Amino acid sequence: MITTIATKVVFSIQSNPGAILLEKIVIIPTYNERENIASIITAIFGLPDKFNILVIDDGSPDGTAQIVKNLQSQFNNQLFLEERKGKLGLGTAYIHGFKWCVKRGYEFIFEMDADFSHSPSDLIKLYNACKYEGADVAVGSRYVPGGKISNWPWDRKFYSKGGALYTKMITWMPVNDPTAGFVCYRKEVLQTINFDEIKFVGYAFQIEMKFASWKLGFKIKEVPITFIDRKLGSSKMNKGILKEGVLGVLKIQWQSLFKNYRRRVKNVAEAVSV
Ligand SMILES: Nc1nc2c(ncn2[C@@H]2O[C@H](COP(=O)(O)OP(=O)(O)O)[C@@H](O)[C@H]2O)c(=O)[nH]1
Ligand SMILES: [Mg+2]
Repeated sequence: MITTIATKVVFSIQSNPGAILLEKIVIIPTYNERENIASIITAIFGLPDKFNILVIDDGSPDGTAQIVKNLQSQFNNQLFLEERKGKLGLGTAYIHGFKWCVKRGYEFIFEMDADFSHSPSDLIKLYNACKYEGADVAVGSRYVPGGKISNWPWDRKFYSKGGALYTKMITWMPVNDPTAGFVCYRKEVLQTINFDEIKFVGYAFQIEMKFASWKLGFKIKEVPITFIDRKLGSSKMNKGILKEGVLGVLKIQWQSLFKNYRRRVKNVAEAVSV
């Protein structure tokens, strides 16, 4: 019986070599990343493990989306693009991507920047943590032993480390790098979170995704990575994003203590739609 099923699966893959593999997908949000996007896509497809890629572009005026479209024929059924009309923010871009990936049945869904701050080969470390080491959420962390930051100016290091300590102090969440944007989620985590309740867009979004996963009982594991400052293009970080982070942390902890955060952030809907 089992042999028959296995034979059928092997046969259907062999007879349809263009079939989409639905195990791992990397979501890359982009806004004006024309200097980076082609090389990051090629680097990911060059890894020994197979990852599909979904780019969420917010109408980048520099033509990032067109570069992705030009690559799609070369990476048929592996490279996907969702285009939104304007710069709607990192948080909503990821939520759009999460729903897209869950709907199609991907098992491991990754977040990654386009600018090479996250090394493509570290995707495999995050995957291993979720697939083999019992994590539901694997976080590429700068602030665990073995983790590093390379080339960031002192003020960015200061805000990032300060933000991490502040978040830990207010929320008591056992995560040393809560603003990290290099993450692998098991599908079940994203199916369980009610995205209507996640309203932040910048670093606060990254913090809240981990906070919600933790409050819902999922296991978070931090994997040390070296974060490298971007060499090409420019950062989209701004003061508004920092302010949202400072107030956002207070807000989620307040809701958690007094407003039944856990119940609100738990998804009760049967299916997630895009
Ligand atoms: N789709 C989308 N992507 C964004 C937006 N803002 C930033 N990004 C992308 O998110 C990633 C992280 O942004 P980045 O500017 O590198 O932030 P930093 O690493 O904190 O300096 C990059 O791939 C950006 O292109 C946005 O509003 N929409
Ligand atoms: Mg960056």
